[in-house]
Amino acid sequence: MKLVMAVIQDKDSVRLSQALIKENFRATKLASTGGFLRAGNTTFLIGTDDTQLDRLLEIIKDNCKSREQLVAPMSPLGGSADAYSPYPVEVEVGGATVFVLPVEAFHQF
Ligand code: 2BA
Repeated sequence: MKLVMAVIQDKDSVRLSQALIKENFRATKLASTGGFLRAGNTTFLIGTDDTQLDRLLEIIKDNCKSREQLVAPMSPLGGSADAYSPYPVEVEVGGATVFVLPVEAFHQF
């Protein structure tokens, strides 16, 4: 069994949820925040059999798009002064950042 952690953009989360339900994958959605942009994103935790892993990755890939995002300057009061940029920055935010972890045990009580 594997645990797939996928960080995706909020805009894709409804579509991905629906695709996962349709194909019978079970998932947990967490509201998360990107460390760089400090903008909201969504993290999916999905437990799956090894045999379904490739299909799951395909679904994530098909339902999450990368987009250009213009980042407004961050106030140094809101965080570390080291991270402060006075100019807007354009970054390409990926469709999905995916981690695949082995699961030692799985229980439902
Ligand atoms: P953020 O950390 O807000 O990063 C958003 C986008 O900003 C990144 O897109 C990347 O294009 C850019 N970026 C991030 N750190 C940067 C840096 N130090 N210098 C220049 N540009 C930088 P993605 O790479 O597609 O990442 C999208 C989101 O996925 C990230 O949001 C973060 O929440 C998560 N993520 C990405 N890599 C991760 C990792 N190794 N571990 C944990 N979470 C990760």
